Amino acid sequence: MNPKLPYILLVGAAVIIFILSCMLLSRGRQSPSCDSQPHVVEKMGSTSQSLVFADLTPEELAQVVRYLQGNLGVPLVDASRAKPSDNCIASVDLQVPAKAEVLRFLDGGGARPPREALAVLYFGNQPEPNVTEYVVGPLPTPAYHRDVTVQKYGGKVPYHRRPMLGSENEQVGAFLEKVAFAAAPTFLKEVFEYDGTNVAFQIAAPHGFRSGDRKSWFVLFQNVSGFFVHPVGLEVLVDHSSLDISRWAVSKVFYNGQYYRDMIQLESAYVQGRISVEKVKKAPRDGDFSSMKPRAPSAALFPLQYEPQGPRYSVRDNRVLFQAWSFAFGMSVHRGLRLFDIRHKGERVAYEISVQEALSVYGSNCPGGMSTRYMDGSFGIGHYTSPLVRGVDCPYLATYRDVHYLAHSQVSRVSKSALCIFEQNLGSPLRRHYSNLQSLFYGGLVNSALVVRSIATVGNHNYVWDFIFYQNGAIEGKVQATGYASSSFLHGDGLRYGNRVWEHTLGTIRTHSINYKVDLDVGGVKNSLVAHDMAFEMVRAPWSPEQQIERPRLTKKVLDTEDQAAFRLQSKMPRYIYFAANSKNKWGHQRGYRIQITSFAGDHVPEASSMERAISWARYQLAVTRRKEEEPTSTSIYNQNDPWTPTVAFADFINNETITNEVGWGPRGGGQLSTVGIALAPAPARGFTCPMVKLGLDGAPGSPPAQDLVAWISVGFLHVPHAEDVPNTVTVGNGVGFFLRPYNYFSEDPSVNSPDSVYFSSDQDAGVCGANPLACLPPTAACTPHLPPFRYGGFLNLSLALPAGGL
Ligand SMILES: [Cu+2]
Repeated sequence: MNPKLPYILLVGAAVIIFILSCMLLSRGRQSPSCDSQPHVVEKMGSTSQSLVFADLTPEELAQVVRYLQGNLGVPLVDASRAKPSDNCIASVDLQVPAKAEVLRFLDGGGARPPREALAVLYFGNQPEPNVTEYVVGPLPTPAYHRDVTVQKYGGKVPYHRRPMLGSENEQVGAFLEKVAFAAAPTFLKEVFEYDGTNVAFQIAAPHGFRSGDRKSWFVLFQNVSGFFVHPVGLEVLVDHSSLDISRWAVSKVFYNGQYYRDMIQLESAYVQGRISVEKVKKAPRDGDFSSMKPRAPSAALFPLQYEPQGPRYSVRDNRVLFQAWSFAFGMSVHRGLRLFDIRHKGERVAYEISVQEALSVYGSNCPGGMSTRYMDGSFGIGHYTSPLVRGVDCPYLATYRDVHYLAHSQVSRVSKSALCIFEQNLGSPLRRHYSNLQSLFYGGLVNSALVVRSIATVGNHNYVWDFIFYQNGAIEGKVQATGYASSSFLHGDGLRYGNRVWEHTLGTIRTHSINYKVDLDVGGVKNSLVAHDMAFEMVRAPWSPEQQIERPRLTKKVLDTEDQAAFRLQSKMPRYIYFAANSKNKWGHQRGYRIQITSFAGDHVPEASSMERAISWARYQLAVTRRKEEEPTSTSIYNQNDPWTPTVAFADFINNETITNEVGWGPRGGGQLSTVGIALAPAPARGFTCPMVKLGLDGAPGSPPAQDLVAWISVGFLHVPHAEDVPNTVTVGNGVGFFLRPYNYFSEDPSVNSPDSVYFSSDQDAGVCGANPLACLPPTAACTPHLPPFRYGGFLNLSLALPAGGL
């Protein structure tokens, strides 16, 4: 034996072990972690400018409360435990400075407007109880307050119009349990096995039939998870109009199709066996069919999105930058999500885009259901904005922001991670072409868009509010509805008002209407409103005059009064309607942004209704008005509780004012330029002329004189709950909204400058990274996303309150 053999074998073995362990190690090696730093450099404007729109901070809210406590000269009780006969601070929110002032600051180098708050005070402890609104400033150290009530509403706001506080809800709940129910112990015990804890209530609104009423139907449900679909058949009308709680009274009772004077009458009728009882099977605590607990074992994970090279947007304070876009965001305690100073390439496109109101009108053969017309702004769309769950409500890796608000309490609360911002690859092309004619190539652009989202949970219903920014210069506003469908107890002719969705549950018919304010400023503050559409003109074929051609042509119209620019729900609206700038694009067209609405809305309520004016914004799918500082919102938080004397009636905004200047100018609205369906145009042989030629490209010499305009957009849909609304309503198909799309605003699609385009031709090797960015994905996107640990702060510092009214 070769004496060296053992050494050779040893060395060989060592080499093999080394190689094997290298292979093992490299196999187990993690790919590098993806970048989590935003790859955006601040380019346009500065963050501090956006702060004029920023929500009040907890410190500022506390300062305002302290100031009011010390300077109003009256005792203030904490709203969270105030009685109707007390004075309290109902809410404090940012007082958005006047637009002119903000623009002087943003664009004209003017002074920063003073930072101010708007405080809503309930004065129940005064000879003439009322609601007063104060502007308090300057923050952070308030030194003055100004009563703006009369200036805003043309008079005092009577106390009965005040939105219900959480404390009033609790007081009425306590009245029901302690006073009302005490009068019908046998009925409650034997029919519902009532034990003081096993019923939940939902309150209907508005609270009566005429100004001053505060009589609310309370619908009773089994107190289980998802109680909204567990009605038990009992509804109680409580008169809580008196400021003295001891004088509250039951004014009517409804059980299983019959009305009773009060609980005493119900009890005696029951004891005497004169009631037809419909016993509802006791549901388990988790609600059984209404439970949202998982019913299937978890399986393979759903797809996730990640950002291989870090976020391509940045969020600093309340300012967002994404590609050519920048904007500021905020949350109104009453109205919800709002955006300001929306710019593309540094140029302002819109000054404000905001949610105004969410209305829901119900039908039922039960009293609570049939009298429900919820106006969520009154409850507080921002107030009820809910903490978002990473991975379901928004993508796991989205950027989350807390929302601080002060409402129904003298201390501010936080809704953790209640706003999310993320870029989303929609997994479809924004543009593309596959060419197999003449030349062989593929060109495409990834449709990746930035989304800002909040979700409000007002009672049973949840609204998902999105604003989406696309690479082609379009902005989308979208709302999707989900949550539990509230319901009525099925009895009698209930099926006239909806579908039966469970044993005793009638999913009641309801409409959803949403209103948005869109203050577009296209190429400057002043714009005109222009409509383009298509009409057929009959012409003889120029080359064959005996033949007729039905030729589509472009019709153009400048809308120059508010009346012309108010489009009723069912009316025919021009298919292209846009805000036009004074400037032109490279091709001589007025630069514009078009409003395109996606809606399935029907009648809101008949116009003869005594409360129609309170929701008259819903008459119009689109109404464009002159922008006025005195018309900041399309409705008022006081409309819900006194819709019969609306504090703000949108219909009054439309008073036929001109929305262009009076100065004489070209063909105007009314003078429709089209040749819709008229006699044949002259054949060329007889001197054919195209009417367009005389008008120039935009139908007018020069640009029309303009005004600062606001578009009020209403969208909606009908919801007839059906079996599949159990356990609760899906977002799919329950979405409506609008697009703001560039219309000759640019001289070509601005997404040509997107870094996301993909192009390769037949003579290139598409598999090579240099020729095709997609071929670079294996190396550039091989990183592992860094997923932060899951946390949820949504249940912190919460006490289980009685449910507010919802949808
Ligand atoms: Cu609904």
